[in-house]
Amino acid sequence: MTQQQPLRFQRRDMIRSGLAAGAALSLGFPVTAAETEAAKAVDDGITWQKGVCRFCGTGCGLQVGTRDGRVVATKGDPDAPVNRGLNCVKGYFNAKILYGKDRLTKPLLRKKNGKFDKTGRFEPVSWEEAFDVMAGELMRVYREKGPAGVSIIGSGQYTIPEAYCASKFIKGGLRSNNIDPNARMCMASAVVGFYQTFGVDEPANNYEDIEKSDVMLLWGNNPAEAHPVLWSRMTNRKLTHKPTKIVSLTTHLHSSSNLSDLTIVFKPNTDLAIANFLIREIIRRDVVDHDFVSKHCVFSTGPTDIGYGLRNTDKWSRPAERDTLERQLRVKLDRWEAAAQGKKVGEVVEQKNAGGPAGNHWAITFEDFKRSVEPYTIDFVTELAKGDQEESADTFRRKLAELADLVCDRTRNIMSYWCMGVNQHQRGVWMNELIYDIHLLLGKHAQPGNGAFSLTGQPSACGSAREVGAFCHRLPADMLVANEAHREKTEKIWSIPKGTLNPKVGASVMEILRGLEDSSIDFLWMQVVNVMQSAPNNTHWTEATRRPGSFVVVSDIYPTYSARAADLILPAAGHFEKWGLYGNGERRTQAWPQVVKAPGEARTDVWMMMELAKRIRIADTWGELPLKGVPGDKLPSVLDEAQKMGIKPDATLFDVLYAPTGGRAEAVWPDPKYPNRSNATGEALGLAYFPEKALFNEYRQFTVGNGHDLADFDTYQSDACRGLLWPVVDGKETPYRFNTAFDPYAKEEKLFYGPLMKAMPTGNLSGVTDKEQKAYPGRAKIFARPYAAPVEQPDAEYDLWLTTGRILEHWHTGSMTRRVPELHRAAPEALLYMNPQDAEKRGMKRGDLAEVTSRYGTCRAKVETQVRQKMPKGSVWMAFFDERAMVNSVVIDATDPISLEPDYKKTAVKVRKAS
Ligand SMILES: Nc1nc2c(c(=O)[nH]1)N[C@H]1C(S)=C(S)[C@@H](COP(=O)(O)OP(=O)(O)OC[C@H]3O[C@@H](n4cnc5c(=O)[nH]c(N)nc54)[C@H](O)[C@@H]3O)O[C@H]1N2
Ligand SMILES: Nc1nc2c(c(=O)[nH]1)N[C@H]1C(S)=C(S)[C@@H](COP(=O)(O)OP(=O)(O)OC[C@H]3O[C@@H](n4cnc5c(=O)[nH]c(N)nc54)[C@H](O)[C@@H]3O)O[C@H]1N2
Ligand code: SF4
Ligand SMILES: [Mo]
Repeated sequence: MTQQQPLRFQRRDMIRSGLAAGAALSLGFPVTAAETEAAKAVDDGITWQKGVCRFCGTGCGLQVGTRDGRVVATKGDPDAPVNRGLNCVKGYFNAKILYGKDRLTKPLLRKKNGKFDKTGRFEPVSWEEAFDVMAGELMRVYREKGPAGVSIIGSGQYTIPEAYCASKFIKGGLRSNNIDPNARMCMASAVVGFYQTFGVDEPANNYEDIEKSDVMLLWGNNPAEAHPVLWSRMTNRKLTHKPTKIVSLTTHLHSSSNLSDLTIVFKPNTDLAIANFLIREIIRRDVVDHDFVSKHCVFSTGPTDIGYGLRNTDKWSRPAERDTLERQLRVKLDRWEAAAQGKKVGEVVEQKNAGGPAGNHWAITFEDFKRSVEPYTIDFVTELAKGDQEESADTFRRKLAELADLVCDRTRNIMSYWCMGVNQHQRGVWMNELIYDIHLLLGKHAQPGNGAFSLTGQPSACGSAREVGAFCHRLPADMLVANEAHREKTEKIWSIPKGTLNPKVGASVMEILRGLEDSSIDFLWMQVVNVMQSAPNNTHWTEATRRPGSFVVVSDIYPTYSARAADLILPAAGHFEKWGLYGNGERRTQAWPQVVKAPGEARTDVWMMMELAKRIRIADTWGELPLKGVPGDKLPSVLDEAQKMGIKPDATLFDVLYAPTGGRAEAVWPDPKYPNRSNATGEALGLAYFPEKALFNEYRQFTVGNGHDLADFDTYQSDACRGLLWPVVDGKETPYRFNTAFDPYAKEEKLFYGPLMKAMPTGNLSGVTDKEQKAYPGRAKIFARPYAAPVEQPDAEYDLWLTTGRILEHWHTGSMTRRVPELHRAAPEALLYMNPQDAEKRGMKRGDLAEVTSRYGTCRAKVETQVRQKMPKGSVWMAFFDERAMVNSVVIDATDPISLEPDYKKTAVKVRKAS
């Protein structure tokens, strides 16, 4: 398939089927008003240019209209294969998010008596002063605590050059691996699922499977609100292809389940049992593709006593938090867990494999695997998983049987889709793996219309956070900091001395926030993230920002909650105000040019990093450094080696990481390819240089020849290109990985060629029996993973489940969408969705103000008992876009212990009428 290949399904089909207004229409939102607004702008004087939507991982192509130096409108790009001209309600407002009245236009520093002071008030300062103070504080912390004391929380909303620039700065320049993106709170469980199962990250399939499938299983996601254009394609498939069945597995009824053919409401976490039931049925009905499995798979399992990712000390916890903390270390098995794990009811299991060993795994036999699913009979799962008290056991059982019939029907093409319900899960990695199990056992993966597809949330969680490797354990193109050969390859491409890179895995998002609290980390730079609002149990971390000795920086386009918690705020250029590339959820890399200038003194994130790098010398960071947990408790000096390479002793981090030297020198400005355009980063640096192009083309070297191949910067930027699915080999994209008909890397004898974690010991369901590492090249793993209960469940005091998520109109913390009047009016505040009977029992009705309290904190919101989220008895739901409501002050900070991703979906709370 090439980029020019005509699409089987065209926009006009969508229009003909009456679905052009997208999912928004089915939600009752007046999308036509938004469309009219976009359409009105089609008048003289507007220049249109291709762009990419700033919001979700769907990755819709846009046409961006500018006039008189402003973005005045955006519309769906009819030539974009992802959206074929459609957008959702947020998409139509890509222009307006740049023009909120309170755009940041000057650096702001906390000052008292003319000097930086942590207890001072924000005052506008020059960029010079901002960087001088920032570099001074960074180096103060660095001298006191070494590389382990400094950190960056980054983003799946970074452009690709930004993520690469940030990763290079902290890993190569500061020799610290403490960089972790918000994608940790989002995709980390999916990533570990990919690594452990396939040995390489990211989906094998692509969005066109929607139009080729007969069954679509939604494993606890709500695409009608979270991936609206994909949802339009799904519902269109349903309306135009009669046999199609959409199944919504969910913990409550929502906008997607409303239009599904089969909706199964289950209790939180019991999706583990439902998946095991389906696997049991696949084996029982013998619809296993034995040939595929024996040639390409291997069975495997891991420890079950892995804990719940809370802190392992109560030193920092408040009294109310302590009972849950205690429970995570010693788990008393209930009837279900005991049956699922072959243990006794009431047995207390010490969580010995919490932490590092949680991800260990070993090979088992098919017989053992089969035994692992035996407990999950339809009766067992009905009794455990039925999530709506009002529904009869018979009805639930019938639904499970119907689901099993669909999954086991060998004549149907079947796709699985999932997102945060599965990833933000105390056993999120296990859940990802169980879904792969189903598709691998059926031999229905990585083929047109058949596959398990992990949906990505953010516009470039794949392209920037994951592919670039802006995580604390990763390097570009799926390489790992703990692997010596990977570090060496990175040092070579970066032209920095061998031994510069730190071999120790850094701190993940939750570890950085906890480190800020216990002062093991004293410097934090939040980039393209509003983590003080988006992280769970956030009052801890927000208080920590004010701890003396810490220095906290935020770069953003608006004064967010995180910005106001910081010491220094840096005004950033927004997305059409700079050159960029994003990688969407189907491996599609898409690019856009800078079309307007940023307001005031706002500058690109890349420029900020480069300017700061000018103020730090290699002599400060490349000498011998103290670091616990590496050989000799220190990182070696690489200054001699640097000198041998011709690097001057007084070189700055800018000189060695970013300056237009070596291969980067080819990226000159003005660039003959882009006449009449601006380049904000190069201009602000005062150099005839095109930094984004230099960074991207340098990064590209990591990807070529190892299955991650990207094309060069100019190919993606060319007017005709609507993105390419990597690997891009000989100019051709790859629609299906691990499929010999499409993927040049896939060979019949080595289909699942991902190289990571391909050797393991041997054992059985109880543990390892033979420690010798055996290699399984080319095989995908099928994991036995049992049901496990969440660490906290409703009890007498905290008697309800709180689950959280998003709504169509708002993006995450609302920093951008709440500044668009149309979106703000449509959803001005976060509501507490409740079952009407639960509300009534507490003396409340729709519209009353409620107070929600957990062991972690309290928040307030108005009660809603109708529309959108329809809650079963015993569960309440809230979105996190509203900083006044601030639901994350209530949410537990338990994580999946393997992926370290928070579980935002399961907190025990009590609700009462607010007085
Ligand atoms: N409008 C809008 N769209 C967005 C975003 C946004 O902020 N606004 N953000 C983007 C991002 S970054 C992301 S990550 C995606 C998220 O997209 P989704 O995951 O689709 O959305 P959420 O609202 O986070 O999750 C809701 C789902 O969690 C499920 N759930 C709750 N508990 C469980 C459980 O125990 N097991 C399972 N299997 N499911 C459970 C519920 O059934 C429900 O379907 O949306 C993306 N799209
Ligand atoms: N309760 C609860 N909490 C959750 C979740 C949940 O389901 N429930 N989901 C989690 C998930 S999946 C995710 S992905 C996270 C998202 O959490 P965050 O990433 O923290 O939230 P955003 O609001 O997307 O923050 C991005 C910030 O970047 C700023 N920005 C926009 N453009 C630019 C730019 O060009 N440069 C710079 N420097 N800044 C810019 C925006 O104004 C915004 O403040 O939230 C997590 N938090
Ligand atoms: S579906 Fe996602 S990418 Fe497409 S327009 Fe809506 S928010 Fe943007
Ligand atoms: Mo996300």
